[in-house]
Amino acid sequence: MALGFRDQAGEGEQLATLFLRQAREVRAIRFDRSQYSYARTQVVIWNVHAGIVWGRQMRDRTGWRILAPTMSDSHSDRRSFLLCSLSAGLPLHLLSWSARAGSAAASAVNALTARPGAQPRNILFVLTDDHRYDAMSFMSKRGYPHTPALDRLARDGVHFKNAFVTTALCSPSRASILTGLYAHQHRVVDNNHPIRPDLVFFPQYLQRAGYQTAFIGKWHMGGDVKGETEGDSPQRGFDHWVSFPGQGTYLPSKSGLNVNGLRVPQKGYITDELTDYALRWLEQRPADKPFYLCVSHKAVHADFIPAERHKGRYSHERFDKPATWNPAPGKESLRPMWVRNQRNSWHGVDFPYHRTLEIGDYYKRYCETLLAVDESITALLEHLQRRGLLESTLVLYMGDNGFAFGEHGLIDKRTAYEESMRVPMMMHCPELFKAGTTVNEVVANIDVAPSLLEAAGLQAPTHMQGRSVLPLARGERIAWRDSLLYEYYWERNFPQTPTTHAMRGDRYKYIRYHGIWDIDELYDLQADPLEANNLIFAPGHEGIVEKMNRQLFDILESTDGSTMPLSRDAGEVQRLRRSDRAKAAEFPPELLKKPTP
Ligand SMILES: [Ca+2]
Repeated sequence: MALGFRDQAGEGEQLATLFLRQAREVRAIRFDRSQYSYARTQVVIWNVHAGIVWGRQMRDRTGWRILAPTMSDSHSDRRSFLLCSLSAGLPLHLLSWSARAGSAAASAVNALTARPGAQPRNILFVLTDDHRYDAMSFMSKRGYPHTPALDRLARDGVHFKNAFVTTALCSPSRASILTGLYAHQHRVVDNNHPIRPDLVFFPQYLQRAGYQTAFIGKWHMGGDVKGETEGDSPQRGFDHWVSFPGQGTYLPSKSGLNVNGLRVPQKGYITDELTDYALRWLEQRPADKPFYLCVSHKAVHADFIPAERHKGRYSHERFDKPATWNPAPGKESLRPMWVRNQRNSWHGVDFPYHRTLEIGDYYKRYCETLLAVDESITALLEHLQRRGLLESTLVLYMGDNGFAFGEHGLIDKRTAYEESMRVPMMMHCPELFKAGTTVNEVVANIDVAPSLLEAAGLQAPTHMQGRSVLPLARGERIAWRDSLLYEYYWERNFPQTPTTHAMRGDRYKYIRYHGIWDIDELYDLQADPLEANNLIFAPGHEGIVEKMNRQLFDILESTDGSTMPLSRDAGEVQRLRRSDRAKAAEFPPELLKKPTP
């Protein structure tokens, strides 16, 4: 079917060939680009199982991006309107669509069943960026950082000791938090992939149930649109919105903030400023409705910039290199070749970010940057206390992924090693949970949505893959997963880390790599919590590998996860090595075969 239409910018008539498909997943429309050359903003129309979806698509130097998608609230009405408009050659008023996005999307969401007798809780969710599981005083073996507020959440609430993310990367993890789905389901598999317009974010269900909802901080999904401010537009599910493009900046920059669709200058240090916005909203919110507030800090993402008052706090502290900085003697060949090669790369200790960077100093600056987050939590808890809401409000703290500081010779995240996939997670609600509770079960980012929906007195929808952790936090003994699926999809921009699938169990972790000629990994986390002794070739472990491999594929196959995402090349590629550092890894002897005479 070929349809002609004009674009809103009035730059001329475009001819597009639309392939309207009855597809289970959203399919991007193919435009016949030979028909025009100037296009910058275009209309996008998809046909998904739930109805017509439209939005704007913008082209920048990194490719095509979909902005402010909107799902129809009435399939037949919108479809008729759309087709009539198209056939009449009428201009499509894109801006008005984007302004309507929130209400249209909200009304497309089904109301969830209320849990009998449940009290809808106020919910405060504090999410941080790249905060690893042990960078808190009650978990740190280094004696710093000092985090009284995070410690308090664990002491007076619940500490999820084995909390993980299903993908250790900003956007995929955040999409999993919002949807309760694995990355292969929501398809936000990297920091560039757009958000599918048919995805429902759990705050939409909260809105439907009468909550006031607010999002304040880093969104960072659907790609950074360089030179544009659109990457931070208000998203469905939120009544109040404060965000910034992409990663944001610790200090004021020209991109500023997006406050409910308006550009507002950033005035100060980002962690403090987001806290002020959050406190202001809490003070002004309507008191007759329950609230959901997500404070999503930019901190502690690289490059770390502490608040002025915290600079140098830990400069004289000691940083010992982690024990796995180098492979244990005799175990070199059991470290996959890609790990040994990554050591001398953008994400390795030999050439970190292609700079000369002292990893110990870097870690100290990370800890200093975290201090403002801790103060932010204190301010938020004090507000709740003053209002008499601290006992009844469910406060959740979590990191979106971990961060390596030299473990396995690596820095940053993406890998399935503990430092990368394990995150801090605490829950505080004295009316619900006993102080000082520790949960040992393996929980994850996909459990956040079902948990917070339960706290709101709602039954989580069945399509979500996570489960509510609230029964565990209450100390109930329930059947729980014995292994968690982990996945990471190779990014051309950072080609050091291969596509990775793993099963993280209570005792063993099995890691499988895809698309490279290398070895897999198996660790006994009880005997070897640092993952220093790869048991993949160790006699007696074949059955464990076979079982975890089977579990992995059972989950993938039952959740439509057997296909690999592939996206257009875009952005810079960080692929350099230093010529004077670690040489390319030797081929592992386990894979060598001697010639037969
Ligand atoms: Ca992150």
